[in-house]
Amino acid sequence: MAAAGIKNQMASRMMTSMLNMRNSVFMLAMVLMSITNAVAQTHTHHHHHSDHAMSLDVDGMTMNSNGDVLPRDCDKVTAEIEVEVRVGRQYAMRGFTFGFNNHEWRVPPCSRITVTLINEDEIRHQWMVHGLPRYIYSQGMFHLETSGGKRRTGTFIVPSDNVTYLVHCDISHHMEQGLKGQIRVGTGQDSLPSIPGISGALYPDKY
Ligand SMILES: [Cu+2]
Repeated sequence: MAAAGIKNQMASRMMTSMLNMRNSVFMLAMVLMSITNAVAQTHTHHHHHSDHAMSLDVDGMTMNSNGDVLPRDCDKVTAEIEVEVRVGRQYAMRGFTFGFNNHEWRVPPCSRITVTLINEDEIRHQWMVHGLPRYIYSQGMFHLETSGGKRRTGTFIVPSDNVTYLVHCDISHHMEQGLKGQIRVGTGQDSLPSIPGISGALYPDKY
């Protein structure tokens, strides 16, 4: 009995210290999140809640969704664009494993774009835009991520420049396997290389 009592005591001590560890990890995450929010707030100078830098649940993630902070070079939102992006193997072009239902989206300068990513595969995919202004979007990124069979919606506002932005899925090898696209703002710049169905490789393979 005495031995069992000691064992129980040890077990409960271990449990307590494990719970403490979990709490500290949780606290650390909370502290990091509030630092991130504080930084985001200082950089964007807006005063409504910017605690939506990232929303995360079992179905996926939305990062840097922004429906109301205007890029500095925009006086107003010029157009509301709604885009439905479907992703999955059935959209793969010849020679690729995966695909989006479109690989190019054309939008006006200073437009507000609401994207719904619908994942028709059974594995995780992303729709990630790069090169947006860092004073609004941390790392210049807008990012949707969905688990297999799920959907995710988010909003961002593009600046006034005629720019072609890269869109891709950053999961290992998915871009090379077909998940690369582009957003052309206004007249855009030249097409990015290797956009399935749109542009050739920058350095074509020599056979
Ligand atoms: Cu993917």
